Formats: sequence, structure tokens, C-alpha cells
Amino acid sequence: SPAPQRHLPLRYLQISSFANSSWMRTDGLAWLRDLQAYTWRNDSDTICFLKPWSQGTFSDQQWKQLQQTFQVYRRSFTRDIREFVKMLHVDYPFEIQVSAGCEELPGNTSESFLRVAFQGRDVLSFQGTSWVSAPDAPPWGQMACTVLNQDQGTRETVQWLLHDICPRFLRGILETGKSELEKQVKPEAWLSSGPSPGPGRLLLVCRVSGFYPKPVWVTWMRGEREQSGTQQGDIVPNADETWYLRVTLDVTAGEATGLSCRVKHSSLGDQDIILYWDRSHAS
Ligand code: CIS
Repeated sequence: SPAPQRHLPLRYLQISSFANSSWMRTDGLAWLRDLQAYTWRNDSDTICFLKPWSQGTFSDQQWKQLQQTFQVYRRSFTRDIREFVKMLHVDYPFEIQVSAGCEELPGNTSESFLRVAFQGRDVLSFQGTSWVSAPDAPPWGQMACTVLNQDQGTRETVQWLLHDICPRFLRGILETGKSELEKQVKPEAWLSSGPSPGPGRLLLVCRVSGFYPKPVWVTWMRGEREQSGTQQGDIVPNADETWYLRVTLDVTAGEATGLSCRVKHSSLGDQDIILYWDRSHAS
């Protein structure tokens, strides 16, 4: 049966596109596990809550102060990057991604991260008390870290945000968002045939959609025997905060009868979905 999800990270993702020396935009979003709870569009001064529980257990005043810190950061970030371009002779256009967040670990501890990528590749991250360049960063990565590390105030603020604020804020939204994180939505499943893999062969397709949370177990079976040729796709998102999965089996036309697709999911309890293949699916 599907492994339960233990990981409950809070993750912030930022995409900053710098087209030339005058045009740029920065968009941010943040997720609690797989639920998007915040968006911060370029044209908005303020961080937008997408969930009723987004503010967690922070008071209006605490949130206002935190947002102010982020507003200062966003403005300074743009200015800093413009200065780095001149200093490091980097060419436009380029894209910078920032990801940051934290997660609770067993034993009342937590883990935090802050990473920066340039053109989709890691360039630097914040480790402990300072900025460190990534192993295969371009030569100017080291230079950028040296400059960033001279700003003692920012290093202290980053440590405070990562190791104090983030875990505290996360604890709050785990509390206020509890019922949504614990929601159970049952999958639907249906069978069809895919493009024939070759003469006399059939591709049996079992689609499972609309389930939440993400962990699921789907396989092709003959009686109680799991079919080892089962191919799992990726679990991909639907637009309504549920998940979708496609699982296939390549068989000879004669082998198809008697096969079934079996679905286990936490929302179903012990009532697995079992769908039997029959000729009507082959058309
Ligand atoms: C061309 C290629 C270059 C590539 C190089 C890549 C560079 C990467 C840049 C890394 C980010 C650097 C951020 C630095 C910002 C500082 O400029 C800024 C202002 O600093 C101050 C100095 O300390 O500026 C002053 C002048 O204006 C002075 O220079 C001052 O120096 S002094 O005192 O010596 O005079 N510093 C800050 O703003 C501090 C805070 C930095 C915070 C970084 C945190 C990033 C994470 C932001 C998350 C936003 C999330 C909002 C969305 C949803 C909220 C819910 C999710 C919460 C998740 C929490 C995650 C922590």
C-alpha cells in the first residue's frame, strides 16, 4: 500500500527574469507540501494569501512586520542583481530562481534551506552563517559570495528567517491548515487501450484521477499476482488540488483477459478499486 507522507515542507519559489538593463520582473509563490498557499506577483506590493489558513498563528502585527522584511528584500534583491551584472560582466537576458524554506524533522528539530540558481543551474546557497558557491558554479559564483558575505546584517537576518521565523511560522500553518492537509479525496479509475505497441499486442491503460493526498498504489494484476511489466507514469497534478496517474501494461492480445487494475489509496480504506479488463475496452 502507498507510503504515508511524512514530509511537510514550507517552500518559497521565486522567479526573477531580467530581460535587459531596464526590464525585469519577480514573481514568488509558496507551498505547504503540495498546497499553494501564497502568491506574490511582480505587480503586487503585498503577499497574497490563497488559503484561509495562510497567516498561520502569526498576529496581524507579526505578519505585517514579516511582510515588510520581505518587501525590503525584494527591492534590494533587484538592486543587488543589477550591481552584480556590472561587477561580474554577466550578459542579459537571464533568469534567477530563489528557493527557500524549512521542514520539521523528528525530535523537535527542523531543517532550512536557501538556494539561488542562475539560468536554471545552482550558483550559491546559504549554509550555516554564510553564502557558499555551488560546486559547479561559474567562476563569478565565488566572487558573488565574497561580496554577499561582507554584508553582516543580511547574514544575520537570513539566519533569523531560516532558523527562527520559518520553523515557527511553519508550526503555525500546520495547525491552522491541519484539516486541509488531512483531507481525503477518493480516486476515480477507468480503463482503455493505448496505441498498439506492435502487431498482435495491446497496451492496457489504467487511469486514476482526483485523489488526495498524493501517495497511491496502482498496479496491473492477474488474480493476486502483480504483473511485473506494469509501467507507472508520474503522478501529475489536476487543476483542483488533486492528483492523476496513468499505469500501463504491454501484453499480447491473448493475455489481456483476466487482467485487472487495482488501486489502493488512503481515502478508500480497505475497499481497493478493482477494474477488470474486457474486450469492450480494446476499441
Ligand atoms: C548577475 C548574477 C548574479 C548572481 C548572484 C546571485 C545573488 C543572489 C542574491 C541573494 C539574495 C541576497 C539578498 C540580499 C539582500 C540585501 O540587499 C538586503 C538589504 O541589505 C542591506 C544591507 O544589509 O541593504 C542596505 C542598503 O539598502 C545596506 O547595504 C545594508 O548593509 S549595512 O547594514 O552594512 O549598511 N537584505 C535584506 O533584505 C535582508 C533579508 C534577506 C532575506 C533573504 C530571504 C529570502 C527569502 C524570501 C522569502 C519571501 C517569501 C514571501 C512569500 C511567502 C511567505 C510565506 C513563506 C515563508 C517562507 C520563509 C522562507 C524563509
